[in-house]
Amino acid sequence: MASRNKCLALGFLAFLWAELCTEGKEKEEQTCRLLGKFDLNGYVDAKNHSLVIGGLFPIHSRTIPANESILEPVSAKCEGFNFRGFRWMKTMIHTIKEINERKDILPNITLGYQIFDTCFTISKSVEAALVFLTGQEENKPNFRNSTGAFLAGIIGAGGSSLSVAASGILGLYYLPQVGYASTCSILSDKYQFPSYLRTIASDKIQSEAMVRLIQHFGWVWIGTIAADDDYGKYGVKLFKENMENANLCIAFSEIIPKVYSYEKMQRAVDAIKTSTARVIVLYASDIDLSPFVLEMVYHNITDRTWIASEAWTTSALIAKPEYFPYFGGSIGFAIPRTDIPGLKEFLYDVHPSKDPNDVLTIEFWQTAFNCTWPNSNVPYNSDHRVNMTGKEDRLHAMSDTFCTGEEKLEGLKNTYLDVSQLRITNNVKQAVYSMAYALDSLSRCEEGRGPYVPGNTCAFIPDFEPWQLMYYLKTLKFTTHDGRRIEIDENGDVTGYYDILNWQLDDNGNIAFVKVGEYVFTNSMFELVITKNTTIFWNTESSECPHSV
Ligand code: TCR
Repeated sequence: MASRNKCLALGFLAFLWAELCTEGKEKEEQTCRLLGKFDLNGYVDAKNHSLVIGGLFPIHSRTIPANESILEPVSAKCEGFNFRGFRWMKTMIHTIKEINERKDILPNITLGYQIFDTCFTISKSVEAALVFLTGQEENKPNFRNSTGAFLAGIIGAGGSSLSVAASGILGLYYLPQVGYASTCSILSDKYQFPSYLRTIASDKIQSEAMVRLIQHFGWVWIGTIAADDDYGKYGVKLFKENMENANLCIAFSEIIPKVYSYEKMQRAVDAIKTSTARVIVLYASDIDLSPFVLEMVYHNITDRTWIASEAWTTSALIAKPEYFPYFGGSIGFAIPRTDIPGLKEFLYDVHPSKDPNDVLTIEFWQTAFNCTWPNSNVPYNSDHRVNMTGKEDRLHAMSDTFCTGEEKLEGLKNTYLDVSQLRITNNVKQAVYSMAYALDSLSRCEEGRGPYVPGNTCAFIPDFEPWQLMYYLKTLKFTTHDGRRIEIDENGDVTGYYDILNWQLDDNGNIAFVKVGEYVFTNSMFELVITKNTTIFWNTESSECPHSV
């Protein structure tokens, strides 16, 4: 347990080179130059561990577009600190700590970790996947041993497009990857993604559930808006197919651009404004959704009922009282919430003075308390996005006030510390447990009775082959701390279950997510249950259920 908690911020530590070049010096230089420098932020605790688990989390929301005058390829910087992603990342560390303290799982092994910030982008996820596979400062591919410890597998990434990209590389080596939030249906395809598994259900189920909900309320004329990524586009594609099968109609289908484009955004706004469809399915991650939400406010678009995909149903970024006139009454899908013993205390144990190199914690502190940490050049609250007024919004000045270090986390109202809505966070925990249980089974193999043919041999910790661990992950079944069963099926998926929540205002003027039903798997089929006698808040002029016909 020696070096636990000694997290090094990799950002300052390393300008990482992609050392993929093998043939001759000239070629080497060329290839290296082409790949440019990697610049990833994250946390690593690998010393004194023979085995580490990798992690990919969206601790920032986007990369900053490169300055056009730069000709060399450079790794982008990130901005938009994402408190929710920071909590997910901390949960991975907390879970590893918990497993290391347990005597019944991997008793003789303490796991380490190597975690990178994906900045919610494909490019950073691919950079990280390459670092996982190639190692950092070695000049030959240093497969799975870059920290000096063996890499067992990877937890993540957050978004589907990122997982698809990372998995394309990791899958080549059958390196186990357990996702906690990527729900895109294509990730079930084991031909394309042989080593990807997840602790969250595929959107196939959610898209069916949405149609069942629409049938339940008797709507027939529905608009769709999707994020410009695999999550949004495949989610809506499946939804539309199910609508067609149910003889229901799509009024319009529009996309929210990832990078602000006036024309593209206006297309979506116009479609919503001019259509008679009063019910609109919105399939997007909360991270992508804010510009769209501002647009709805700007154009004063009310009197619509939004069907929320799971990624924004309970998001603190969107569920703000000031957006209630526009998004109140939304009906959304949420994965079950739970409590995680000890997590709250662990989350509170964060302070920038612990490690001057921990740039992520410094940025966390600055952003949370609106101050500048003295003697650090960690950027403060930068925002290079172009907003709907068409102007670039640059807010990256330093805050006038210095942080004292005495700021109190207790008084902070912040998603990071809010443990009342642990949903994806729990998936992170279960993803880490999946890896640990699979390693545990592998370590208990008895020679001569093992699974690998010929000879019924076993694999050994730490230097097994990635596919040998995949064997155990593929057939994994376990019970979680809150008594739920996790069973990974042949597609690497788990069964879906959704709470159906309705956005209402509580007595304090905050948004309450009121459970009005559920979508459950019982008697070998899914069933939509809308609870009788619950009041649904409808954001319509009449306060009645809208007609969308
Ligand atoms: N699947 C999305 C990402 C995502 C997410 C979230 C991001 C989901 N739920 C909650 C932030 C917060 C579900 C994807 O891209 O697959």
